[in-house]
Formats: sequence, structure tokens, C-alpha cells
Amino acid sequence: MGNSAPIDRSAFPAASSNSLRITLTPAVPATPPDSNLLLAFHFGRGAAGAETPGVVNTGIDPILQDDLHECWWYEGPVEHRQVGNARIAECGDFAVVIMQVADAGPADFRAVTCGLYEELLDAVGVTAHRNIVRFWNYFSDINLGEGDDEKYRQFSIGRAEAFEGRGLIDEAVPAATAIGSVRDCDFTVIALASKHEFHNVENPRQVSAYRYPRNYGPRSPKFSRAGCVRVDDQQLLLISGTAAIIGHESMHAGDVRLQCEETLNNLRKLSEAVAEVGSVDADAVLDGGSVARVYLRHAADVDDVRRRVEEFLGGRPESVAYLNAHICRRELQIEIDAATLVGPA
Ligand code: 3EB
Repeated sequence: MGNSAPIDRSAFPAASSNSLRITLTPAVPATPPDSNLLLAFHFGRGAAGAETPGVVNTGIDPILQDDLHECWWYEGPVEHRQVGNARIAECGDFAVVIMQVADAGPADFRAVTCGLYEELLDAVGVTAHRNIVRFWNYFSDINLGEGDDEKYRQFSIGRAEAFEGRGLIDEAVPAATAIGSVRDCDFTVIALASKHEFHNVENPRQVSAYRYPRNYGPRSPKFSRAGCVRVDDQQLLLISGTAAIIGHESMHAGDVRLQCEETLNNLRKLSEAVAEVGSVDADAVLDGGSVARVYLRHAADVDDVRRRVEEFLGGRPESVAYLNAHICRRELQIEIDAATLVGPA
């Protein structure tokens, strides 16, 4: 199966400015003028839009609505195709590769993860976009299994093995999120790649995840804390899943409000670090131009964190998704990730 016919690159002229736009709405909205859907994250159980190319059901549910769609729009042509199990959306500046496979238990998850990532990396390789800038990982029962047998740790091993096999070194790993669904769902990994250079960024307050000590598992989680991609005069800032971790240790176990504060402290520090690399105004990195996701282990905690998060992000509540999900360390109750577009209005 699969259609790997060569595609005509001239069909994807690079847009001159503001090529990307991100919206967060209950349903997939009408396509904005001159734009095409590159990727839509569906949070929730509704079936609407499921057949639209580029729409991916994450298996994660919103807390305040039934359904949410975070849509990434590209100003210019987008081509959708399938290569093996990989769904590919490609445009002049980016490629998205979506992999969804059947869930597996902790004992099989290392091999399933390694196989999925190998196929995904190979699929990225058939596009014109070799620099992977972001991964999103969603799967159920992330905390199932004890010690090194835990599904998340097995996932980390499989991912590390695939990266190793395909020559993706620690210093080049993209930003990422790895989050657990609270219900059964497919194992879903989404990659965003670009032909433009990716500048990854670490958080001076945190040990790089790929250098975590052995006590968090036999293979470290391979991701960077953040990164940015410049497309002409527009910058895309990608903030990885961020939690209440200082150094490599989880803070404030059992207190979601303090964990929220600590997570925002990390995001503030990370924003400054991204600004240094990206030459953008530090205030612009996480603000009203950001689309953020707040993952909460306990849905009822939303009231304790909502006002604080919105204040931090500059008071645009319509751009924040509150999602019920399991975080990869059991003592963590909140994790936040974000994408921000900075460019001329
Ligand atoms: C952490 O900082 C929290 O394994 O891809 C955040 C983002 C976390 C990505 C991943 C894990 C991952 O270690 C967990």
C-alpha cells in the first residue's frame, strides 16, 4: 500500500509572509481565505471532521467543552497523501507526518514505539523537510507498570532506539510532548518538520531531558525544551510539555497550585532562553499570540489553575485548551505546552 509517487515541488511556492496561523475552536472552522489546513488536533470524542485530511484524533478530551480543534493553517497549497501507515501533509515550508497504530501493553510498547518511530522518520525522509522541529505523542495507560516496566519508560527506550538507529543525535532532538490519554485510544505520534533550520533551546533551570539520570528510566526522554523556526519574517516558537521540574526533580507533589506556579516559572525562563536564540521580544514568546494546552491529571483542578494561566498568557482565554490527561511522572498533576507565532500583523 502507499502512494509514494514523486511530487512536483513547484506546486508549493513559499508564501512571502505570515504563512502559518493557528486557531482553537470547537469545530473545524471554514477555511480562511488563501489558506489550507495543514494539521488539526482534535481533542474530544465527537466524530465531526474526522474524514478531513490533516485532522487527527488525539484521544485526549477537553475539560470545559466536548470538543476542541487546534487547526494549523498554511497560506499556500497543501498536499495530503499516505505512505505506508504514515499520513503526510506537505506544503512549501513544512511537512506534517501523522502515525496512528493500535495500542499495546507495557511489555510490547518498547518495540511498538521503536517500529512506529522508524516508519515515521522514514516518512519524513520522503518529504522535502528534513529538520524535525516538534513531536506530539499521545497514548493510553502512560503510567501503567512499575519501575522500568512502566509504559512511559518503555516508550522512552523505543524512541531512543529509533533515534539512534536513524542517526538523530541528542543535540538535534526536537521539542516534544508525551501525554497519556485517560481512555483507550490509538497510539498517536505527530511530527512537524521543516526545510528551514530548527534552533532548539534548553531551560537553564532544568537538566536537559536527554541527560536525566538513570533513576527516571534506562533511556532518557529524547526531546528539547523548546525551539524556533524562522520562515521569512515569521517565527514559529515551539514550547515542549513543561512541568514543575527543577533540575531533574519533580516539585510540590500533591499541590496543583504550586505545581502550576512552578510550571509558569519554567515557561518564563524558557521564554527568555528562546528569545535569546530567536531574537524576538521575550514578551512575545508566550502571550496573546500563543496557543497553549494545559494538561491536568484531575479535571476538577481546572478552577485552581485557570485564572493564573490566563493571566500569564496575557488574558486570551480563547487560545488555551484545558485537557484531562495523565502526565508521564505520577507525581505531576499539570503540564503545559504551547506554540507561538511571531511576525508582522
Ligand atoms: C519532563 O519535563 C516532563 O518524553 O517526550 C515533557 C515533554 C515530558 C516531553 C517526552 C516528557 C516528554 O520531563 C515530561
